[in-house]
Amino acid sequence: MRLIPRFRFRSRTARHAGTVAALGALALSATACSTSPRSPAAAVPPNIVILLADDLGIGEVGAWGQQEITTPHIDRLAREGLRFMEFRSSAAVCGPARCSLMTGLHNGTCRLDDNDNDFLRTADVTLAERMHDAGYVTGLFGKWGLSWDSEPESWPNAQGFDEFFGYRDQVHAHNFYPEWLLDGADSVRTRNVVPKAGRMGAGRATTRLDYAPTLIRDRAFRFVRTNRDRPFFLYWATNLPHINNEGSPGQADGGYEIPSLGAYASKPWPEAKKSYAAQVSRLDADLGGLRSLLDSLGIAERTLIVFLSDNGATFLRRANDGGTDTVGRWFNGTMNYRGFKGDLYDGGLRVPGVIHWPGRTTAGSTSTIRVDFTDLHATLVEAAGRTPPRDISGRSFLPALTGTGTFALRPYQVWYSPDRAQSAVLEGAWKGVWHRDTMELFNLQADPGERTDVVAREPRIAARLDSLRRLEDRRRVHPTPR
Ligand SMILES: [Ca+2]
Repeated sequence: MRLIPRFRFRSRTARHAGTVAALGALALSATACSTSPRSPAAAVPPNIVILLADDLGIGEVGAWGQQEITTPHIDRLAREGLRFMEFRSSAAVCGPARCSLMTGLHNGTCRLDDNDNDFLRTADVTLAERMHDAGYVTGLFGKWGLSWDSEPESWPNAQGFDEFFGYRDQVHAHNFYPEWLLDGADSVRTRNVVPKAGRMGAGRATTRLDYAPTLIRDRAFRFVRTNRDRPFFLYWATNLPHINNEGSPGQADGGYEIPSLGAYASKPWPEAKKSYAAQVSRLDADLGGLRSLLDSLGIAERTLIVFLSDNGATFLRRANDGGTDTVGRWFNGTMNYRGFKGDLYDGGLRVPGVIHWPGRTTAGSTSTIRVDFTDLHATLVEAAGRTPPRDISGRSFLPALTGTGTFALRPYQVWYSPDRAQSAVLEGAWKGVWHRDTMELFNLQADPGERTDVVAREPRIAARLDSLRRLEDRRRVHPTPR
């Protein structure tokens, strides 16, 4: 491994070491002194894991009806936990969705409302920092996407993560066989060779020895093993099953790089489709590996796992798919909701979401509450034993996990997709979608597929949603040019 020294940040571990050690000791004694079998493991702050898939469509998971791609581990997590039917991302593309997850701020008020159009500042408070304050050790493994290389304050270790291994930049994360990855602030050389590598190491490797999802998984597992005796926050932001945009032209796999096609090798499908399915199943196997590890360490019972995707199934078309169809349609990744990644119709926003918290969530339960990444942020802060901040967009739905207690979600949700000049507001049954200033209105109760625009029929409702959009427009970090 060749280390390229870069700017190195002071670790935050030292500053918080006292808190972490003290909590760890408390947790241990609470467990040791407990004699009641009903004593909930949750009295101890749970370990918190977010496994965030990249561009995985809700319809591509067995738990939501997928039959051709096998996802036994996600399906099992759903069977043993709480499956969400109306979990929406906070944005229709990667960067801003992750920004909302980290800050709890919605798509208009977070720093990024589009990929790479801004970066996190020191003043921004991330979920990792909130977890740190609650006594957790924090690790990010995989794709960050919230920084600029020129701005060290935006790098993961400056935003609350004790440990970081993976990709800071999302273009870099397109490459599954990169020549280098980041370990904290340091570049670590792999054995891969990427001739004519583009910006941030993007491209296609000719020597393909180190599959980044494997390196990232192994580091995530090491983090879990190392921190088995104290509360940890693991943010595992895998780049599966994203496409290698820069490394896909003319390639049989269509850019869905995977070491083995596994059970799909014998399918009568084009290579790209097999590769995509194999990427999804590999992601699923990684979840299975994590659960086995938690079991073997004896900490599964005190670990809350969230499984999510960052946005809807992709709009990309691959010429080598045997036709010219959209990738997100290969396996009906949007479950027939309208649109794809990038769109503010539900095809771009609805994501597969599961929360599994032993002793809290009910096995096999399903929820239709309408939540997004900002609400998850608030919920996880509360699960960690802290009061959810009021100065964020999201509201905790922790009581929904157990089915007891009351909670209040936001009265409406708002999204922006600057790249498509779209915005959207969802309130009750009604969803407004704007293309610049042209509004469409849908009744999601009657028309979940957003096929029938009723804006002319419902002027009063249209005016109300438009006033909400204008209100939110005025609060935007990056105002819409008019
Ligand atoms: Ca994505």
